[in-house]
Amino acid sequence: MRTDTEHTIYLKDYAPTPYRIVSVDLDFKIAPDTTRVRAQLTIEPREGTEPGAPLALDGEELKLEEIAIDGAPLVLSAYAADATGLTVIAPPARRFVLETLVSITPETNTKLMGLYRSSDVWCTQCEPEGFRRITYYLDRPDVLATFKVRMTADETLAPVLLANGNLVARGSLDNGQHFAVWEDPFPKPAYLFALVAGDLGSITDTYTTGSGRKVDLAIYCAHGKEEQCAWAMDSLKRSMAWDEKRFGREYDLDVFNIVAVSDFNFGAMENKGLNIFNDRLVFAKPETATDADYENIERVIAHEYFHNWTGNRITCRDWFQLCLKEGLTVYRDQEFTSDERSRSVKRISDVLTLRSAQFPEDAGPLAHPPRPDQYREINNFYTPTVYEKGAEVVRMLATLLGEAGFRKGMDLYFERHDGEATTIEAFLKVFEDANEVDLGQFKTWYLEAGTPKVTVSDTYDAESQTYRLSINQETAPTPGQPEKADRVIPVAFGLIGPNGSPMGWKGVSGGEVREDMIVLRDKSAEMTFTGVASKPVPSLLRGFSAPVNLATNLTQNDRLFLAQHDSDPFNRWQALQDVGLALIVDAVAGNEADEAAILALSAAMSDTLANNSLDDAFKALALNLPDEQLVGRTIGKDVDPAAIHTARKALLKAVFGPLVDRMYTAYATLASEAPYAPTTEQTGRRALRNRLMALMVTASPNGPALAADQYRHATNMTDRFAALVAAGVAWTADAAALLADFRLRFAGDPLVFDKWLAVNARAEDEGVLSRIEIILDDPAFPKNNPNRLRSLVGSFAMGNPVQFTRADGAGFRFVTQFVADVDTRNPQVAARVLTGFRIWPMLEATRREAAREALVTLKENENLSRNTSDILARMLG
Ligand code: 0A1
Ligand code: ZN
Repeated sequence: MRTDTEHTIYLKDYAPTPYRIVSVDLDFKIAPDTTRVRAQLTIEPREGTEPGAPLALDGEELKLEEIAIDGAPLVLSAYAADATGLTVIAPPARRFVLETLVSITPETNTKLMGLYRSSDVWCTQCEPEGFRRITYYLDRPDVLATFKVRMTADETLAPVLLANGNLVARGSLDNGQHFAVWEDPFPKPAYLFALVAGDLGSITDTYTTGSGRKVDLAIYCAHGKEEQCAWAMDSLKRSMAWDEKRFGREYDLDVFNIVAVSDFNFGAMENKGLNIFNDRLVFAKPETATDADYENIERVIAHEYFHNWTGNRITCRDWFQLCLKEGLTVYRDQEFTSDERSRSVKRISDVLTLRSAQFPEDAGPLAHPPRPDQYREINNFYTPTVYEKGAEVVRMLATLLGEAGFRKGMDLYFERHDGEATTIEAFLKVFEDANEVDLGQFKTWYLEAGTPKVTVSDTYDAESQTYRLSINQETAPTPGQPEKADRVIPVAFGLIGPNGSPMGWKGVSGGEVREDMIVLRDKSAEMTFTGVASKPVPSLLRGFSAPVNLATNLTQNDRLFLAQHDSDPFNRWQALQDVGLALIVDAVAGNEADEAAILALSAAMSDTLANNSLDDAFKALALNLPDEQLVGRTIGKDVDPAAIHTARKALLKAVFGPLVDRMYTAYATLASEAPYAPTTEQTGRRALRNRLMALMVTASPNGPALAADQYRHATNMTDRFAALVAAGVAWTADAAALLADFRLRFAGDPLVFDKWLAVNARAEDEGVLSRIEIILDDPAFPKNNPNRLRSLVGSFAMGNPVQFTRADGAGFRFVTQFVADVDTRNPQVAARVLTGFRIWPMLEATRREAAREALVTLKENENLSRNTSDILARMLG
């Protein structure tokens, strides 16, 4: 393996380019096999640039056919082109036009970066460094230019020709060709460039902004899928309205286009005025999409739309600042979903995602700060830390400053930085200036990796009616960061009295305590509350007010008390989870079962189910035990995933077994004849009903038959798929038959095929690996489509902890062999699947050694991409 250390890029080395690109004129001649791109770049030296300093442009897999400056062809000695770019040796010391003509071959572009073909459609992906695969350019986010794009293509092959901005001309040409010209008036970095050419269907609509401007909306897709775009369109219009209302941001062009494509490395991309989407995040109809799919589509449509202000109008100075746009935009899409649906349910779901995706990253060999200061391959930094933890950091700002203070800061951000490529420092500064606060210490959240552990213990003195809370923070070292600074940690809290009502206090000393929040700034604080009439139970970290691991001296009874009385829905949910977590951890350690706590948890679950004041979606989340990976991380070392699996399953039986009759009654009552709609009410109802069904598969001998029955009679994909997952993951007696039916019933729908693949990959039985191998070895399996590959092998590596970490190492070897193979075609997919290994250092010795061997064998491969070798090098430390 090449180690490529010389390619490491450091934040401290940032310097602006010596040249600026003012405007870009592109002319694409699109045709099967070869596409020609003529680029005219209007360039000028920046102030201070040495006259004649070389101009180094990025370029990859381009064939240079012509090059000229101000119309005069360059002699060979005036430039140098190699595999990474083009250098003009002594350009003019004034504004000039560099013209290049290159040819590219989208047909063979399996990396799906730059211009490529997906089901015959030509489309682009330029973030972060794809534009250099289209033409020679200063391919970095701080080079902002206006773009004019002319495209010519065969009128039958590509009747639709789209690019960023507004359409300014179109027409027919000879030989069945036609052209279109698009102009984007907003200066933008090249990563936001996009172009689409193909034979596509569409749906259209309009939106009128608050100030009365009419915007034409369109969603383009494969012919025949138009009807499945309606939900995405509806979500788009709601997103546009929400951004006006909540952040005062209006859309700024006359058109907004979305295109759904089948081959895409990520979820979607926010190209200015022309978002390109993985089609799984656009298409929805009740028979083939689940409630979760509907919600995901709504969320991602919103996310990409919100980027228009947080990402496009204000972009990143360099890729180290990626979370400036991503963390902030995730925060915005989370708020959108909270406002549209249920805030507490959304918060719990987001924390579940954070804990299952980001916490393991932060606790393992790939840990990095939300704003890293070095990278070898930027594609490997589109991570849960940049996205989800980035959002948590913004959320803490909002928590600390209050809604009004946060909004003041955001208003100033838009006012001050519109049209700029900027930094985390500039972002923090607007909140400091708007609120007259110092965020110096807060910045640590951006600079340091690792999840702080916050430990709290309390004592009560009845005689003096004083209550003491002692609290401290500790962050374990992470790769490259042995020492950790103290962070500002907002701990939202309340005290609950013996009768279950909130309790007040007279005075408090020893720490920064606001009405409902402790702000911890030091390593530790000892707070004394006076005038506390009786011993309270503290409810801590309400709403998960900071992304930390919390350890307390609460007893199981305290937790059960909170589960019943806490006015904070998040902590009610958390309390039940904590009771279950302690019981599983105990069982894995081989301790005698705490029968009283098991009974009490069972009773609390029963009460939760019966409680009419809780909504169904909340109950669906509450009637569960923490997932196996969370248990593993809590144990922390020498983890045996099989033992955790067994212990968790036994506890599920012990807690929910006695409730089967009640669960069945509720299950029957929750059935509904109403026609399917993805409303919050219906979604919650189905979520609870399907949760009960899944619990019964584990806890009742009749569960498997119930799942099979639900599968067969379902009238929508949510119910059918929930039954298939329950049966398939547990690998019940009918699982194989149900899977076979599912495959036939939806033959020809690739997105449903992905669901089938994912269930196959997550089956808990020993036979799963050989079944996966058979699927993958089928010559008809689409080996280049990211969705298919991720659904099968990604689901195995990330979603089947027991079989992936098999003690004989077969799971590990299968994944590394897959990575080596896919890496030759699509390095991004390969590198991402490989991150499934991030838990390996935590495993018990036999599994750990097997994982290490598989990784070391992969490392012997000489030809790994930079993407994969970067992950591998960090993984092995
Ligand atoms: N900015 C997009 C994420 C994205 C990143 C890379 C891609 O291709 C390799 C595609 C999309 C977002 O946050 O949605
Ligand atoms: Zn984004």
